[in-house]
Amino acid sequence: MLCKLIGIPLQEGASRLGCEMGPSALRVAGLETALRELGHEVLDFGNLSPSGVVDKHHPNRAIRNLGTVAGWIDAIAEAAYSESGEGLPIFMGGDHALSAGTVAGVARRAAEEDKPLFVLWLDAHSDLHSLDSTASGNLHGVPVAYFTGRSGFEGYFPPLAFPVPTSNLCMIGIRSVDPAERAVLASTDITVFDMRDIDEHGVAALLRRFLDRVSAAGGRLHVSLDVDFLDPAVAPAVGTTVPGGATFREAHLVMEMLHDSGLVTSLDLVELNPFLDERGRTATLLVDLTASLLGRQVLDRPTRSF
Ligand code: HAR
Ligand code: MN
Ligand code: MN
Ligand code: MN
Repeated sequence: MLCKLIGIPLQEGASRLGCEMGPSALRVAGLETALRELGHEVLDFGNLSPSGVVDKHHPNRAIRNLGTVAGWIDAIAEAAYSESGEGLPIFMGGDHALSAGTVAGVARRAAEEDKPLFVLWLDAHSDLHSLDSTASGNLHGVPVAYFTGRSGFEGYFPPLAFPVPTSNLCMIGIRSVDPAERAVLASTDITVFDMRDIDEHGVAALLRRFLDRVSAAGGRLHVSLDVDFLDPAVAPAVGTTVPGGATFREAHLVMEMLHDSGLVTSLDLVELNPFLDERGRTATLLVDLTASLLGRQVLDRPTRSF
């Protein structure tokens, strides 16, 4: 497999500075070597930079860095489209606002290939705010609303040609949802599994159900992994820690199952804030999780299909 590493040092969508160091930390932690050791070809494209910043003002005065983030999304969507034609693009963030661009770009690719796009959202948060409903004003809280085509982004974020149907979106790990987001989740057909679902059923059963659907539809699958999907005890390097997250093994199991499925066509690694890390352990964990997604396993076992 050709793995394409694309750095996105975007930090303006988060309230705490530091995500701009995420791509560097993933490189230092040995992402390229880990993938090469698994027999993959790896190309590091370096870091993207944003399109020209146009100052934008929104009636919601809480919103921060709107023009800057919009400029990033434009550049990211273009790169995600161009690099998703072959190989596996791995988008090294950068805060989660970047997924507005990566998903928009791979959605354009999927449409061109006449395939449905599915998105697996691994996160403590649903990131479903509109520009009107966000109270924090932090734009890493809005990408899902944007790429599913919810209203209110017109004139602020780049025009979205290929919204992802809500029925193709599966969230796992959710445990921090604001009231406005809760209302959206209740009124749409987004598949959302919160931590209680993981506790009750185990993450494997939840994921297998979704992968079966992706496989039956012959879809592309974009995976968006937010560091705060994981419990802060194992992944402290994130600005928005929420207790009660996925364990080390639950996260690896998700990645191992994704590998076995053979369905993943693009990956985001987001919200890593190396300034908050402890001797690189979170960056190292992200590298190891990516290695699991790309076939690292303890014992050889036959590939199963789901
Ligand atoms: N819902 C909260 C807000 O909108 C927190 C959003 C935090 N998002 C991320 N990515 N860290 O998931 O401010
Ligand atoms: Mn997120
Ligand atoms: Mn999050
Ligand atoms: Mn939120």
